[in-house]
Amino acid sequence: MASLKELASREDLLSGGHRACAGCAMTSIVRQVLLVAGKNVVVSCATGCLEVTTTIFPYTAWRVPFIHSAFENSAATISGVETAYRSLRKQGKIKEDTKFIGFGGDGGTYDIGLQSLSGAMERGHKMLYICYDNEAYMNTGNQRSSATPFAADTTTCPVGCVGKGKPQFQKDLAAIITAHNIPYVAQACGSFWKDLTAKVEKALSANGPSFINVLSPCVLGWKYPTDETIEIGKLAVDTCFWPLYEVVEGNYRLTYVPSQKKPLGEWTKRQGRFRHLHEPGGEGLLEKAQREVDRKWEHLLAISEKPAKPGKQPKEASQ
Ligand SMILES: Cc1ncc(C[n+]2csc(CCOP(=O)(O)OP(=O)(O)O)c2C)c(N)n1
Repeated sequence: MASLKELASREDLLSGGHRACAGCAMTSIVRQVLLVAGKNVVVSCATGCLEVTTTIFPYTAWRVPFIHSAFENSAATISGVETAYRSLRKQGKIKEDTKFIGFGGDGGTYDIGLQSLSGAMERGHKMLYICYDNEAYMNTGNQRSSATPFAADTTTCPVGCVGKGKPQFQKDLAAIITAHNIPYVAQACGSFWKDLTAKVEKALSANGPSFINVLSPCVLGWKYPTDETIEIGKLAVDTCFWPLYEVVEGNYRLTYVPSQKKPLGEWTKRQGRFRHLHEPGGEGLLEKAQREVDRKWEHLLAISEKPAKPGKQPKEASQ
């Protein structure tokens, strides 16, 4: 696995000067991914914050080939490119090894693009799909998605006298993709760069499709100060709201276990979208959310291989 020194010496393939919000996790995630992938990569990207902020015509922040696809078909687009590449390679028209990465937000992945993603995974293309999960449709103004957590305040499930935020728990997308029996599935967070870059490296070398769901804190939608992005991501992991794990050929492996599991409230109290959970009358909602986090975490612990030491990242990632 590449060391920090090595990664830092590589060319940054997403340039500055894009229009993402100050403090947005998404662009730092993409930079980490591209540092691992290198220049020989083709990227597709669904409509959403990533595409809108990095490709304002006539400019682009991408220093690699980039295809904007519709909201619903980033995975289909990149799987088609991968197929064309295989054909051209077979004909001897292309010699170099090229990698293929599809990006989508949670709206474009959990919801509208799910069928095209499922098809691409099932057909077995050698491609990596990355969902940058900011837990709502952020580009169009914070509407709820099936990735939005229980009780979060959004514009389509607002907190008021009628409702108290989103009534449902979020969809377990990694489990859905795991059910496709592909070589590599992982859940990661941009705040844990060693873990994320190690996972991207493994995913890109998998012999078939791979998928990584990366938590991407959003300053505007989650409502926290711009300089707290990394910390908010870490708290999501340390409260076990967002466990870091990978599924290799169907076997679950936790890549990080917090040395001390923090209460969910430590994460929610830092975000405006959960303010009502910490006001009088919000205790019940917080308890319900905590119970669900505990249930999922216990299940994951029961089915997963664990790292040697709690609080430590995988050996290969910490070199
Ligand atoms: C089929 C379709 N429905 C709706 C839209 C409008 N639209 C464009 S981006 C977007 C939200 C994208 O949300 P997400 O995929 O979560 O990405 P984010 O903006 O959060 O990065 C919507 C609703 C569209 N372009 N196409």
